[in-house]
Amino acid sequence: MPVDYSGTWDIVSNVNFEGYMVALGIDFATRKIASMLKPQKVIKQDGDCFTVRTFTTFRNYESSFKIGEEVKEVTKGMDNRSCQTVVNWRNDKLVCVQKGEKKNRGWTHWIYGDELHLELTCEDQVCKQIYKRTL
Ligand code: VL7
Repeated sequence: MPVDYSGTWDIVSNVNFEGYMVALGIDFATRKIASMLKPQKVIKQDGDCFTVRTFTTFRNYESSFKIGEEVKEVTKGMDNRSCQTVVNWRNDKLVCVQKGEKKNRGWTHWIYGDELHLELTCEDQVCKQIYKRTL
C-alpha cells in the first residue's frame, strides 16, 4: 500500500521557522505574529493529485498539484513571490522544488509513524515542522 497523506494534521513542533522567514524576507512585525501561530494542515490525496491547505488564525494558504507537473505558484500571503513549482515522489517522500528568485527553495513531506514531517528550505535555512493527526 502506498503512503496516504490525507487527513487533518496539527503542528506539534516548529524549529527555525524564524530563519526560514528571514530568508524569505518577511518583515519583523509579520514574523512576530507568524511565530505564534499553530498551523493546521488539511491534505487531500487522490492518487498523484494533492490539495494541501494550511490554516492559521492569521492567514491561510492552499496549494494543489499533481506529481511531476510543473505549475506556476504565487506564494500569496507569505512572501508573495512567483515560483515554478514541481512536486515529485522520492520513495514515499513528497519533494517540492520552488524555482524562482530565491535559491534552494522547496519543501519535503514524509510520514513517520503517526507524524507528518515537513522540512521547508530557503537559501541556507531549513525549518523543520512536525504535525500529528487530529483526534
Ligand atoms: C508554508 C509560511 C512564512 C510569511 C504568515 C504566516 C502564515 C500559514 O509551503 C507551505 O506549505 C506547503 C507544504 O505543506 C504546501 O503548500 C506553507 C507556510 C510557511 C512562511 C511567510 C509569514 C506570514 C502561515 C499560511
